[in-house]
Amino acid sequence: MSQKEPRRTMVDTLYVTDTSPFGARVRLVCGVTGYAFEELAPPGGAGSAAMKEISPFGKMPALAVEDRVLVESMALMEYVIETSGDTSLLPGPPLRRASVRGVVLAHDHYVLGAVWPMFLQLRTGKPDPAICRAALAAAAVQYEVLTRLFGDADFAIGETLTLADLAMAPFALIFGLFYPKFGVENPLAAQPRLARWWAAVREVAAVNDVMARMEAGYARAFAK
Ligand SMILES: N[C@@H](CCC(=O)N[C@@H](CS)C(=O)NCC(=O)O)C(=O)O
Repeated sequence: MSQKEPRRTMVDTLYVTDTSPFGARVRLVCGVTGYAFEELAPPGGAGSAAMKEISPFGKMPALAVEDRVLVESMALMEYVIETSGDTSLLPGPPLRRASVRGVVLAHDHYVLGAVWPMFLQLRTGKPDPAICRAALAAAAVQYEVLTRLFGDADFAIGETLTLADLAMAPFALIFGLFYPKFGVENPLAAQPRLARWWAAVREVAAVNDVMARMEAGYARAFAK
């Protein structure tokens, strides 16, 4: 007698919205690899009690696969890359692989760590411009340090697009909106290595498709 397939209790679903930069990371990897999930906005919004029923911290992105929910954008990106079979985004050689992961983690700890006070202010609905300006200036300093980890080619690590580029891109897009908004010099234009990286990433068609959705999402949010 043939064994039955394990019963799927959920459709594979990516919980994401157009303004979520962490969610955009997963959309980017899907765009480049051709992998696709059904997408849903978190019920009641990210952080809601309903979303916490699906994913304990209530954050997006979250990915419901079979009978479990996967969390954390980095884990989701790696899951999509490995499941799609297109492993070009996560290089095999351990030295390059560790370089890619190291850049993502350093970006999240230091660049995002520096800018976090601005995000907290934005959540209040009445952001203090001085706090936002200081956070953006601090992030610019961290960006300059981060790019010292980049290689010589235009992308962050090596001559081809990797997970590191896709993880940083959604935040670069947001910062491109917020630096001018708060009147702080934009490191994505002012720092040559960072500007070269951002220009290379924006040449990738799949990146620009996802970025266009994010830009439209932010335009709608700003219009409110
Ligand atoms: N470390 C998480 C961060 C996820 C995160 O903070 N997501 C935001 C949206 S971009 C969120 O869900 N915020 C709602 C909340 O904090 O309640 C990841 O990499 O996935």
